[in-house]
Amino acid sequence: MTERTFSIIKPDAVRQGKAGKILARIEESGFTILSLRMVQMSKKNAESFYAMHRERPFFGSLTDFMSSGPAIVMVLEKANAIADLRKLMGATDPAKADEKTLRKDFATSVEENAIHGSDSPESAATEIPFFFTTLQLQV
Ligand code: 3AN
Repeated sequence: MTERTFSIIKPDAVRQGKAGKILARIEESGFTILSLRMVQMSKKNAESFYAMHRERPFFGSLTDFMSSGPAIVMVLEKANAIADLRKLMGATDPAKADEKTLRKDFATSVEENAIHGSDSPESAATEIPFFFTTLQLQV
């Protein structure tokens, strides 16, 4: 069944000019880009988006990082999109990520790890409307 997931090419990857290569890898892996745009999150935007991590010790630095420059937000579609994007991304810590994953190839640290992908259907269902209106998802 076709499924939608939400993804962010994070500020580290955009800053380092890796967005195009990451997008190519996503498309080559069979995802359709349903909607995409560049955003500059405020600190408050990042705190809302990562609210589930509020109690974690890295919350302050994570939200500083996510609001440190432009990021690319997108909605991707394919069969099994949520699990397949997580597989393509690799482990949170790039040192532990498998070969040929996006984080192995493009992330620099556990925090500046190039890409976000929804971790469950419930996350996708809240993350997609955080950034995209119904109108922006009509294709
Ligand atoms: P994932 O993005 O792989 O689902 P989460 O949800 O555990 O990982 O963490 C959300 C984000 O928080 C990560 N993408 C990363 O940027 C940051 N993060 C996670 N763990 C750490 C950590 N130990 N130190 C600093 N930042 C972290």
